[in-house]
Amino acid sequence: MIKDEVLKIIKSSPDYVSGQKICELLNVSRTAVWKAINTLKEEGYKIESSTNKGYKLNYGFDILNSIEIIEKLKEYEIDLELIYKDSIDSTNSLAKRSAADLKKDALFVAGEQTSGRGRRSRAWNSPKDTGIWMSLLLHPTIETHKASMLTLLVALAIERVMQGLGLNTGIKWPNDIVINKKKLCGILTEMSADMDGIKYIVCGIGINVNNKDFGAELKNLATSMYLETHKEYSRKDIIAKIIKEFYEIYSEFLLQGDLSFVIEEYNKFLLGNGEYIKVIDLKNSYEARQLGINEKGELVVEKEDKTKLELISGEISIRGLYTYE
Ligand code: BT5
Repeated sequence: MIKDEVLKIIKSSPDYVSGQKICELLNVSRTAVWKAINTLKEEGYKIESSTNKGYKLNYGFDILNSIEIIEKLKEYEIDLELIYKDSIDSTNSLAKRSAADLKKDALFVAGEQTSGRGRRSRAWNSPKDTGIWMSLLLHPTIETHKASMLTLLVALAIERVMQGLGLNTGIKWPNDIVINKKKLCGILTEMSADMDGIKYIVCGIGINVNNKDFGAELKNLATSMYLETHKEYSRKDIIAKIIKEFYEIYSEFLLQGDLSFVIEEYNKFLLGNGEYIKVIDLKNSYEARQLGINEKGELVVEKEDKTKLELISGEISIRGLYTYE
């Protein structure tokens, strides 16, 4: 696309580049350059135009598109196919639709999701140009029952990045990252498998980054990095940091086959450890003391009669967190 080529030229030039020079470099008309500049401006790039000198880029801080993300991934030495969409129903759904054509891992990122999904068909609020809405398509050769462990690996990768940025977040097992009793991030892991085993796994990650507010429904439940720190963050930078951390943990996991090597670190970040939590399963709900995860990623809890249970997946509620009193 001419627009991408024009962007490359003005990005690599510290000073003004004349329209004439861009025309010559790309062998296109002045009108084509002018149109490309206007589209880039619409996308959020701050481009100064001067009749005599030409065009100069004032760097946009948090612009997300394929060029910007690919550049960042390269900087972090991540070799991953990237599919970026300004707007899509859900990056998890897109990853699943694309899986048949992609034999290698891939990263799907969207500017907004129009039907973002949580677990059990719940909706995930994903407004335009605010948060990170992305999905990783993975092809691990692991047994089917281990797929749910990936949610925990992703949570740990995100937790490491948040701690690195100075945010005092914690993990609410199995799929939430929480700060100051509000949800900052949710993870949705989905799998396709047949008799031969796993065909692919999609790990969807939703992080509220620069969101300035939430609607009435989420106001008391959700927060963003911006709302917690009053700072704006570069989403592409966080994306690359998370993917880097994730692949470090994930490759070790593929070698070891379970979570033994991260139990200690994970449990350190786990909210509600040692406390009485409410466990909600299909049939009923009961109170139990949370003891932390085991090597299979299950949550070990101890009931009042001292019997221990290992929860595979599901819902827990921690006293004082969200709504549980
Ligand atoms: C989750 O589900 O937390 C998984 C969310 C995964 C979202 C990502 S975004 C990229 C990828 N593509 C998708 O379509 N999904 C993934 P769950 O634990 O069921 O939590 C859902 C609940 O979180 C909702 O019922 C709301 O109460 C709340 N919620 C919705 N949007 C939120 C937001 N932006 N921030 C915080 N909480 C939210």
